[in-house]
Amino acid sequence: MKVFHSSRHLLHFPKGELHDGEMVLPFERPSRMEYVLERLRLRGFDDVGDPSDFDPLAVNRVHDAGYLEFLETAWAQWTAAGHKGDIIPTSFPVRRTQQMRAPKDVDGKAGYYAAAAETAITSGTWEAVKSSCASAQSAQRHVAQGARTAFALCRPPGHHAGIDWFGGYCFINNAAVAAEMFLQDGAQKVAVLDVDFHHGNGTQDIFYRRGDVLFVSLHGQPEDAFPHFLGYADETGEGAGEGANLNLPMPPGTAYPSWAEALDIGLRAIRDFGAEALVISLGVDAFKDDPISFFKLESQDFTDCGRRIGKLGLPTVFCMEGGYAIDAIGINTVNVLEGFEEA
Ligand code: 7XA
Ligand code: ZN
Repeated sequence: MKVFHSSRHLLHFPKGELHDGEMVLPFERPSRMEYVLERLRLRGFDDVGDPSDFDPLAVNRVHDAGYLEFLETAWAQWTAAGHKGDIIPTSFPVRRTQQMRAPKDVDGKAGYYAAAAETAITSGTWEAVKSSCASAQSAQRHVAQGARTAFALCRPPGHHAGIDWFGGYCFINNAAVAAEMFLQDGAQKVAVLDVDFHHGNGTQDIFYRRGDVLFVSLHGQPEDAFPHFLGYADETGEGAGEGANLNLPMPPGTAYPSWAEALDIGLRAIRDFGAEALVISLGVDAFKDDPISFFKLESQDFTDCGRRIGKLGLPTVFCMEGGYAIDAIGINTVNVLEGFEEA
């Protein structure tokens, strides 16, 4: 399996994360990638390469132009305004109405485009974000050219990035971009399956009114878990997208037997939908020891998960999302890929 990864992710390393009322070292930190790379090497996944250049075309199709311009220019505006620290949004357009608009001031703009305050922007964030997305794009191209699968080892992750908002450590929605590229290449129907512990609220936002992309998400129920405001089972899509959004929320303590039942429901929906290509939002924070999640999956469960996904027999792009039990992130991620290859 070909793996795409850029060391330019190192350019994004916020000094802190606002967590439980304190500034802590971000859970989403650069060393996560080292653990995954080390495990890939150990298990013989040695075809790891840099992605091709970032291509804005499909990105412009899934994100708002003003939002992308904000991401690109925020750091220059922030430092020009004399601010010293990382960009951390502090004021929000509560329940955005149509009258609300993005202001000129960068502090206000950061809040306007933010879904949450744990995600800081730093001097190198935009470069890292582009390189992360470029990995997803190269993985998609590799699969579109005939490979069965490819793994985009993305950092920062993407599934909480909506049409015009960032948060949950995400800025550009890498999985949505890959799905959009399959459509541009001629697929009529594509599915995105999100197995990260957290609901992929950004991916849902992007495709909610579209019938060409089925979004399926397995996640901690929003009553108890970030991102809190979306992810309920009765969110099924709107307009042309009615029936193309499947949320499978689960309660605290969920272990593999119930999780795998939900996975099978999701996989059946993908088969019934008639997807021609599949994008996996591959977070491994459903793991029992994850510090910010509440499911109870064991490492070997990730292998079985990969096997079940592989049995669909679809051209498949994996995009890395979350996973913060750092010493297990490599094992759990590579277990999914190995299970997929076995199927
Ligand atoms: O999949 N998403 C993540 O892993 C990010 C979760 C961010 C949680 C922040 C809660 N304050
Ligand atoms: Zn997550």
